[in-house]
Amino acid sequence: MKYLLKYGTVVSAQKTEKLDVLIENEKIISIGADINDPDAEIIDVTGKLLFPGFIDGHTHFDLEVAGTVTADDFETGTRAALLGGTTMVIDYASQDRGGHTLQEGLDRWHQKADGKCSCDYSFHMSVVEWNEETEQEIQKMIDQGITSFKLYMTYPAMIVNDRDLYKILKKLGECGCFAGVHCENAGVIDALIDEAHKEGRFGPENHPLVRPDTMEAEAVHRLLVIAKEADAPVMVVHLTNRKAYEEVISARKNGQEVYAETCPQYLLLEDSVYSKPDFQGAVYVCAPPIRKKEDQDCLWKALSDGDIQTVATDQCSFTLEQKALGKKDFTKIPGGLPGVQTRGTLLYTYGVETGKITKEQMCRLLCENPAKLYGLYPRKGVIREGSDADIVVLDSEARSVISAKTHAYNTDNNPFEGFELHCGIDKVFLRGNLAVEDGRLAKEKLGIFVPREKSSYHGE
Ligand code: DUC
Ligand code: ZN
Repeated sequence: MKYLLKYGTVVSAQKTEKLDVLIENEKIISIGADINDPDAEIIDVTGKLLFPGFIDGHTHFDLEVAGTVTADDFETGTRAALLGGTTMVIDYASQDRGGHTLQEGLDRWHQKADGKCSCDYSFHMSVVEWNEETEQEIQKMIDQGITSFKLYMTYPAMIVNDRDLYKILKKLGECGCFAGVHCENAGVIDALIDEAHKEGRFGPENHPLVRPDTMEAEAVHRLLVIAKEADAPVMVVHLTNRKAYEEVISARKNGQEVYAETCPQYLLLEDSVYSKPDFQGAVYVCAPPIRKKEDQDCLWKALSDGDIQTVATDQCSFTLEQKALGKKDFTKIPGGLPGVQTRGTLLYTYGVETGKITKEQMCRLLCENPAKLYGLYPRKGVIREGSDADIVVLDSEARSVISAKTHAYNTDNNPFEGFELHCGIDKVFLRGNLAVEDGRLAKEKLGIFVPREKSSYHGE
């Protein structure tokens, strides 16, 4: 099928221009001021913005957490993603503890995703146990297109100690790869939980109190000191607050290669949500927790200054029934929020429309930077001849309100409930297929696994 998208405005990380885009089969075949092609079906996109397909570098579909499994799997999750303009997700596959290999983890994630995805996908690999065999497997992962990794400084089932953290970072650096790291100080968090329990504090309002910003900043600091010693680049995932951000900036000033990611919940929500009545605070339980207004302001400025490279979602959804597993004790509430459907529309409404960031910066944060960081560029992340025809047609005149009654997730709650959206995703092309039309899914399960190269990110 050949489509000619006429009269639209193409957004890139550098500029915004009125251009026609011709796509055939899976690829963009030309871009120009006035293209004509009698064989192509013309799609009039007058007044619309054309972004490269958004890439979400941080999702958890079909993941076991706290004795339950996320409400969204690869089928429902990638459907929601595509409806929101995300044409590629990179989910976290994981090794299991107890002598299991990375390959077993990767195979399991392929099984979870294969044939179910509505958008393209890949995996990062979470390393939770380090030994000689795991070390040898790193290259095996890279050979299979898995070029980014994940490490946890918290969670008993995933945590790596400082010795292994150093060894893993060093190995990844030598292989030309990097890990995204979940930074929180596990020991102090455990002590604060003990204190809360002893004092009879069991409600969700205690969640941010036992996971304070200082203990995220401490872990970021420790990570960066260890990464410096290992001479390895690293990414801080879901950065939430000013203190942690300052650690990133100071390491960069010290010459280190450090990338940072944040998420819409940290840009748009405040920690007062945990004190909502009737256990509603449980909806917002995620780790690290949602912080304060001054942290939001810091993160928005960091986006505008180019100090944070990407906005992902940490999509990890649960139903209210699942959240109720922690009704008697907030530490048993499965942690995570849905978000993959509204990342682009929220960033446009609350970032671009308010003047906090530009359209071009939005393109850099959602498309170009994740594509470069995760070895997908220029196949993805840009509207350019030869690139995959992944295109989001964004209507800046559309208006809607986020609601769990209408969202596409397999959940009955939405942390952004009631948020107004001042734009909508009108159409989405996935590798040349018109997969979303008039805001509705037109084709599903077209997603394929995309093997990745090593990172090509070299700053802006
Ligand atoms: N944080 C969450 O809240 N859920 C899943 C994983 C994570 O890092
Ligand atoms: Zn996560």
